[in-house]
Amino acid sequence: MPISSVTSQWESLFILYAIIGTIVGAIVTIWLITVLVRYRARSGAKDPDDAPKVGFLPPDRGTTKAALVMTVLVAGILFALAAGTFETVHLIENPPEESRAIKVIARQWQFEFVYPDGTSSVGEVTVRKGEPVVFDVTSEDVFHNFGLVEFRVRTDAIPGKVNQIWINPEQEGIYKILCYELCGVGHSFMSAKLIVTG
Ligand SMILES: [Cu+2]
Repeated sequence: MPISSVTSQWESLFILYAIIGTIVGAIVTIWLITVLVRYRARSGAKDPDDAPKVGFLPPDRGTTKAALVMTVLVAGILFALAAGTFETVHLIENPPEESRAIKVIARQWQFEFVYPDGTSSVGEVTVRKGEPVVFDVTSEDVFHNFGLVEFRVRTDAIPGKVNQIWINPEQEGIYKILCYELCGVGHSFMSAKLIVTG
């Protein structure tokens, strides 16, 4: 069971990028080494017939087919990644209507949470498992960034502006909240706890 659908969506997109990046990187590296070895300078070796010569236009090399295949392949990969990214961003930016709204006020150097009933707490926030919750994040002084570490989501806390992130916690536990924007000498101690109860 994932800890939240927003999180698993984000993680599968990350894994997709990592897999494609690794495959492309491996192909390029292997090809580079192969070419380096195969065409290395050998004593007494002559230039190939179609090697570029000073003062002459080089002859045509490669084929239209190869260029076409590469173009379609690259366009296909970029299109798939772009589609996945738009889908994930859309999910992250659109909390479900029924989400419980908790206000987050960031200040040097703590996070305060205000629940829908008006009660508030500093340094920890309690949410219920299976209930989507949206955090309305703002700041009272400088720029901060409210990040739910294990949930892989975060948003800027900016004075005069409210940014939203949401999660639908699906596993009980205590999770880390950190400030991700250098906000003064107390920045590295600016943290809080997210408690998910059953
Ligand atoms: Cu901060």
